[in-house]
Amino acid sequence: MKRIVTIQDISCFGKCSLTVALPVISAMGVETAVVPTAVLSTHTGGFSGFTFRDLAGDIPEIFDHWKKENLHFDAIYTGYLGSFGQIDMMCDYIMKRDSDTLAFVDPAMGDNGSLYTGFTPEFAKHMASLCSVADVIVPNLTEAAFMLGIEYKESGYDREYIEDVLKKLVDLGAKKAVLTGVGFEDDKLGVAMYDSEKDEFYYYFNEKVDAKFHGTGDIFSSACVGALMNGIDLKDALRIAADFVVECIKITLPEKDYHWYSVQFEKAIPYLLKLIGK
Ligand code: PXL
Repeated sequence: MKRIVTIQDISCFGKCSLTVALPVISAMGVETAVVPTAVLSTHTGGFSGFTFRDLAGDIPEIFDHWKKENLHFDAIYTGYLGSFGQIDMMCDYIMKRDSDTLAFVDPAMGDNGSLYTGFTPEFAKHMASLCSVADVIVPNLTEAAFMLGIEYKESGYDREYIEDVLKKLVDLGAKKAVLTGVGFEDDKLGVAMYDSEKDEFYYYFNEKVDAKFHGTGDIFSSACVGALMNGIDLKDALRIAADFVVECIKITLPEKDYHWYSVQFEKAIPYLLKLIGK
């Protein structure tokens, strides 16, 4: 049985980050340890007056203890990080990982051309330093633009543009870069990937569902990590994760007025397990 650690915040209400990663990856049959980086009363997308407690002070001690216990992880998966210091801690932890531990970094910081509440362009540049030590990174177009210091394009771009962005992302240092939220046609949305070791691009598209929900990036990354840990290669893992997100959105649409803050991923878990052959 594979074992991973995922390191991101706990948004007590709102279904994103750890409250998504833990159930999704566990359901896929992968042992999932967690390091909570912060506790928020809700996620920051659409709620006001949320609380934020930084837990960064505990993180070095948790890592030290685990080192003494000789704990091994097949993957380290980082998501939303709440401070510059937390990014530095993750860089350090990833650089000291075992040689067979996959470093998967989701630089969860923004969407639709804007950074989430509380983040600055300087923070995004700092997140690029974490991407530089990862094996796989999965920014969306917004996060990629802020990390690279390039203009964000909502639409109207072509393959050449996307492949240029992907190459700039691997130039940061990551072996494989994935871009989410890519669309060349109005009615299709998907992912693009560049594998620098094979010098190979990969694309996967779904019919575009006309709705946006918070937490879908975390659901995508979690399903992708879960699939990789089930021995599925990155291309198929991306396809599975994208199909899962689309299914989660479709399931939630009828209840979107009440359930606006995230998707009802729970209902789509049987579908996800079918996708990975379980
Ligand atoms: O889904 C990404 C995410 C994670 N954690 C927190 C967030 C968000 C997105 O808004 O606010 C706290």
